[in-house]
Amino acid sequence: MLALGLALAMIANDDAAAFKKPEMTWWKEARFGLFIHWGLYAVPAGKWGENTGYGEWIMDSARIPVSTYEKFKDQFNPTKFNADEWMDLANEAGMKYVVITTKHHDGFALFDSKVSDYDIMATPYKKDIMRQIADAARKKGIVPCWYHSIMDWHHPDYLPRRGWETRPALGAEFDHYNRYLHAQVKELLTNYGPIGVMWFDGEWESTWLPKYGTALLAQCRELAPNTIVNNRVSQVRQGMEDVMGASSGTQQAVGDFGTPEQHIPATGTPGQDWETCMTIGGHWGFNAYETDWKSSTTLIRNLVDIVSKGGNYLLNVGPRADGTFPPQCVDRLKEIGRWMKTNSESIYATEASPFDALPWGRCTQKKVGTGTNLYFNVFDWPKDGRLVVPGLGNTPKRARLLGSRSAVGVSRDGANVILKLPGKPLHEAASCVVLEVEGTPTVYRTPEIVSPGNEFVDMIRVQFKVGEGMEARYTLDGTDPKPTSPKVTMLQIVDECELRVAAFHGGKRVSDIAKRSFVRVKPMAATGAPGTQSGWMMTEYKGNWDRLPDFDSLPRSGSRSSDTVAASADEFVGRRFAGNLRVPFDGIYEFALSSDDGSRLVVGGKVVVDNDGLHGAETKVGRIALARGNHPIVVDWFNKTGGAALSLTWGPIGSPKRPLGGADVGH
Ligand code: FHN
Repeated sequence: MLALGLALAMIANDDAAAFKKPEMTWWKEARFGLFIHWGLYAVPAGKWGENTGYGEWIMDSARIPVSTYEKFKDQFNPTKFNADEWMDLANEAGMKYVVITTKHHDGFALFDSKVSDYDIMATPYKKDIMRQIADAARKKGIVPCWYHSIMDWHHPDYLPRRGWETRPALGAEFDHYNRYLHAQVKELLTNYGPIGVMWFDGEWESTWLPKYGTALLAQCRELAPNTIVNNRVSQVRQGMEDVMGASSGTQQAVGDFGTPEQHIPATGTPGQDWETCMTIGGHWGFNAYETDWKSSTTLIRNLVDIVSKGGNYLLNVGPRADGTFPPQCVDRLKEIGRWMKTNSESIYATEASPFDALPWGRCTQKKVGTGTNLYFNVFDWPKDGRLVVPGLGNTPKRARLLGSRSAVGVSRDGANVILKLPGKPLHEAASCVVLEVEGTPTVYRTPEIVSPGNEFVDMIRVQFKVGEGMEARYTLDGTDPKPTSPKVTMLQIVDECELRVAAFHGGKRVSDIAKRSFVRVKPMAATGAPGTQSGWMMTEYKGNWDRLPDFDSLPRSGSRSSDTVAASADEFVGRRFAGNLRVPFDGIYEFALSSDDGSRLVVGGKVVVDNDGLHGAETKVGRIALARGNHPIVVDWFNKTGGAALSLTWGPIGSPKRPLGGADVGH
């Protein structure tokens, strides 16, 4: 575990080359942080009028005009706020860093900003919260980190305005707001000592262009090259569950870690850093009427689950306006702390599990000398005391139960290691068994059969994914693979068969057997004509439909050639694209038809994709075996009202698809 003093020193070290990814060891080893959402929204505490369901979004959700909402600053006087107490509780819970809202979407700054009067100095309290948090955190060995919202419902130059607002947008200059944002970020990164993470948020609105995100990241890199920046500095998230943000077309994912929110990904992504942020109750900001509190068991198991997938857990508290934490949060943080006191060795500075999902709990691992400690956090304690560790090839050295001197027996049963556990678990949430093994983990995974399908015309390529150091041995006659069966990682199947494959290690089968049958299919004969010119014949129709009509029975409103299938921007319109598909060789072809509203693809008279109905942009996929030659092909589409979209891509299964048009079709 990197000494936090060293971590803090490294964060302060400003000789790092600007714009390179900062050193993240301290953050990865920390694994567990405290999120704090605090601001003026704590004053109404979730209630506005008769509604008591609000949180930190109360200004927008309850449509409170800026001039009314601002008045909360006159009531914000957290006389019971004690940063040392907050950091002591974070320490007790086993949290290694704290991320606190310096400014949320409402635009109010908890710090003394020289570029804004809408800050803590405008309240009766008049003391800089960030200063107190930074000082107390460092004093207690916790890394201080800042949350800062890009979206700002208060600043006159922020756009877009809330839809319900009466403040005119005319005259607002987003670039002025952007300069203000940069000025506050500069204050946050230069006035409070070394900061661990800049945790941006509110990046999703259309005005936050990629250029702004890139520039904001560059400012952080320049001012604080060792401060980690999350991926919300720019617009890359694909929703709350997205881990890192796939490239959104206009830009690649940016920032140093992904931020799935209120969600734990099914698996981690090797080489990708991420942190799940989550509330203890149902709101980020304080709600005095909260009843939906997660249990301590749930929170502990979330922490174990996240870390077993290589992620960090950022757990949120919404303090009250008086500066105290809700007791329900205090109780849970203390209970988590009691669990961490015994089991934190299985959390801090560990790496993701080497196993696929374990039915009874989770695993983390840590290199120790030439060996590895495997930490098995057991959720479901075996009634017979027999814990089966599946497919572990390493020589087990010894096992122990964290927090207990009880003996843990270790034996081998084929590819599995059996741990004999004492009668009862130590904690109902999770009890941790440490198994020390030689070397790095050798896990016998059942091989994964990777193929573009189970059907083929002439041949289908099959790949086997198998654990490192393992051999994939297979049979094609439905018998179980033996040590003498052939071993490959890639196979071309040309006859119908039942494939069976297993992992072998040291001449022995060490995994279950994966099975898959492959069937030959007869391609549809080519019944079309080559046509006299490339492209589609597009015919247009007018009408008001909820589903595709029978265009053959309707009067046409015009026809022309078209290189690709494409929607019209009009409403109450239908289109038919007809031609002869030029199939280059016998094979199974996959088609992806995307449309708003409905659409359908027919090849050789057979419906291949049915994407009919009233819906937004939606893609459906279909396959068909086709012989080399020309095949009649028809795409029908309609748009009732609103948005319109239509596109068609295709390709042989197992190959990337491309737009179907031009030379692919003739009429
Ligand atoms: O809109 C905010 C929300 O209020 C809260 O701050 C969460 C925490 O990550 N972030 C945004 C929603 O993604």
